[in-house]
Amino acid sequence: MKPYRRLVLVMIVAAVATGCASSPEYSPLIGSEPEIGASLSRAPRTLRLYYNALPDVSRSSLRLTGPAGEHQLRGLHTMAADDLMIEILDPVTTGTYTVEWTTVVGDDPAVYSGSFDFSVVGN
Ligand SMILES: [Cu+2]
Repeated sequence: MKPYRRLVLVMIVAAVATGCASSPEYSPLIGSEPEIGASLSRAPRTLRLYYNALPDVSRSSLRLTGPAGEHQLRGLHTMAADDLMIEILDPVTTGTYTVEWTTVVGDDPAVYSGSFDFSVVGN
């Protein structure tokens, strides 16, 4: 094969592979605590996100934003149940919260990110 043709082939393969990995529908996130869209009567003290393969903690991050702005979070870890878990430091009051996450899971080299909301409605 001529070098030029090989380069074109490599570029096509790369484009297809990247296209699949960055598909807007695909997300490795399969669940969470609090649940996606949950309406809670008790304030959560931790966030736990479940993925379809074990996340690489060193290449992952979580962010929690609520009515009072961004919350301090501490101790990102995995319980080795294909999850990410972190402690919420600031008190969670009533209102709507957004969890933003970034992670790399299993043998998949792609970096995935997403976000979801839950709300705390009080008693
Ligand atoms: Cu834990």
